[in-house]
Amino acid sequence: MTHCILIGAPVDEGQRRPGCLMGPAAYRVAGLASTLAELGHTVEDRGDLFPAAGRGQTCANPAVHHLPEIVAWTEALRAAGCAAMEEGMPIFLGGDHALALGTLAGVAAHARAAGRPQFVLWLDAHSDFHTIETTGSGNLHGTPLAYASGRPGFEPFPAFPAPIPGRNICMFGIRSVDGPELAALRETEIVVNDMRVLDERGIIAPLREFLDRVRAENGMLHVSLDVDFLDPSIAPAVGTTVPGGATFREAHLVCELLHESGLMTSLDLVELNPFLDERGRTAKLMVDLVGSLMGRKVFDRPTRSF
Ligand code: 4U7
Ligand code: MN
Ligand code: MN
Ligand code: MN
Repeated sequence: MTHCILIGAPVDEGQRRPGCLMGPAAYRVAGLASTLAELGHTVEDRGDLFPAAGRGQTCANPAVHHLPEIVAWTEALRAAGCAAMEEGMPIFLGGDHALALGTLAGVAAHARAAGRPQFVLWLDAHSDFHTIETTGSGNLHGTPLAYASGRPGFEPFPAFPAPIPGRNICMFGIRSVDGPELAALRETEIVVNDMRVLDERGIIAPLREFLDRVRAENGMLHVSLDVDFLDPSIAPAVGTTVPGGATFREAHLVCELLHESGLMTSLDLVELNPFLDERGRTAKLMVDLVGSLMGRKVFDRPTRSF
């Protein structure tokens, strides 16, 4: 039984297509709290965060927009995330992926205080490894993993508490990487399980390799689930669709294996844009996946020590 702490983060400024700010409401309407409660967990919904006003920070890249607002979100989410880690498992309801600048900072600050290494599983079509200098779109939802890795180029942001080593970061489902991201990723030890790897090896072997290391090092594990990890045919409610994503069964398998590992300590649900949804199906699918992440299964299965 887990104490689940729901934290709404209606961030919409990390990209240009309005609608992600309705995400937290959509998850609530789709029954997230009752899904968790039915699985035997306790649920505490802390409502939606409301960040302080932006303070006018600027940067050299003219494409970047809403920088002060995203810095303010980062500060608010870092504080809320770090505090929630003391009391249970935070589930951050996005909001676009720029919210992970703050959630990663919050969980990493907590892990540092707890003396445990932080690990990250990034379920996404994109690598989100731009700095505010390299992003061509200027959309800050494409930057959180670069910030968490301690890459330079985030001067307007608070210093990342304890930069996460590349070998502690695993990407899954990747199929869209920009040139500057690729060049930077090559210099890291980040494990990039792109769709080619998943086609060839399946879900289980690469996921087990990563989870084995999390367990061996007694790590904290933050899972960041971007709706566009999923194939757009099953999850249309996202601004940045990329064909060839994870299927319904692949996504559930990832979630089921994560549950059986018992290793996940925090979770982001990001990039849902309910304005683009079809009668709530993407919101419902995301809630369904959280059900699998938190223990729903057809038959009883022992917790597997990977
Ligand atoms: B998401 C992109 F150019 N790389 O920087 C960019 F392809 O949180 C997309 O993963 C970023 O959805 C996508 O704008 C960010 C683009
Ligand atoms: Mn993303
Ligand atoms: Mn994405
Ligand atoms: Mn997106």
